Amino acid sequence: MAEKKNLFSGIQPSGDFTIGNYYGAIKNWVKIQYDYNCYFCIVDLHALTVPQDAAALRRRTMECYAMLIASGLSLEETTLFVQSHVPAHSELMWLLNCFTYMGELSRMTQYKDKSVKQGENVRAALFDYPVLMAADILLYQTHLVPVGDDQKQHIELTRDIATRFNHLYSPTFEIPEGYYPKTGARIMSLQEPTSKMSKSDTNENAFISLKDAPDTIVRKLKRAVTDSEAAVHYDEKNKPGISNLIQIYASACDMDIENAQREVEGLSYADFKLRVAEAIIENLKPIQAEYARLMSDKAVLEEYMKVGADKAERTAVKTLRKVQKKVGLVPRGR
Ligand code: AQP
Repeated sequence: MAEKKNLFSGIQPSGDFTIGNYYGAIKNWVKIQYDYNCYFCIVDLHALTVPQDAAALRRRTMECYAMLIASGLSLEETTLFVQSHVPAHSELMWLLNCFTYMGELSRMTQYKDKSVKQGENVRAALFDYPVLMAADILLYQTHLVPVGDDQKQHIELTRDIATRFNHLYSPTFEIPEGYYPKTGARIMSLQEPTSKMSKSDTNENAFISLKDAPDTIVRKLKRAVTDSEAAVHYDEKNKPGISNLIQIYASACDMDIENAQREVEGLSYADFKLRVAEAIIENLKPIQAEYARLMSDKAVLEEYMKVGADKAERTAVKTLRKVQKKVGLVPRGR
């Protein structure tokens, strides 16, 4: 049997996971965890590229870890770990910085977009973020990286850095490819349905968190922005709010858009919103129960994190040592 390919994906603890993260990424990770040699990483260092409250970041990192297990990721099948627990990420990042050009980084559209929000004092880390992402990926000899369209440019940069290094020295890094699953919906904000649903949105009504109680979910759905046509049908351009709700319903029921639409057309907006809320609540019920169980014993959770970090580190350090040797660093004596 052919060896399984390595797959790496990261998720930021920059807020509570939303149904956007779940239907767009996590749910698919749960499906593919048996098909690949998967590394799933809570990228806490990436979250620091924007201001964070220290206590909240610490709490959320723990919660996000528990939520990934509660969502169905297996600690046996995958390597599930926290980025800052494996120092090789920061160490390789520095070395890759020495093979990355300012011009390349300044072309990253995500930097251009996000730096506007930071005003005058743009953090160097925001500029350098794609190099840390390259280190995350390259440490695990990754073949596949599941990403949304917004990360395509960063994968290209990772490939360029890896190819450059391999040519300058000798083959060291696997050249990764973006993995774009056929399913994996893009879930939009409930308040501004032309923008992506985001866990760090300051408007709590814009997203549904995986931790939201049933009555909160119903309330947020009731407030979701729609239109005045009063007809439930999918039309992304002219009816972004309703189309987003159909997409959410389709994701929650594991259906395609056509079938989802067939089920709900003819309903009033109020009944349709309630139907969507019920489907989400049904999906989240077992996840929330398992999450509560995991969060009730922090010591066990910390032990899981340690096991995950040790497992990740074994692979990461092998790659790091190769790179250190090739660039001319003297190994530390034992
Ligand atoms: N709304 C979404 N629809 C579909 N997929 C989504 N993802 C995020 N939001 C949606 C996917 O979730 C994975 C992890 O994303 P991330 O946390 O690393 O960063 P992000 O894409 O920036 O997610 P957020 O929620 O918008 O975070 P903040 O608010 O901190 O920027 C990725 O695979 C992403 O595609």
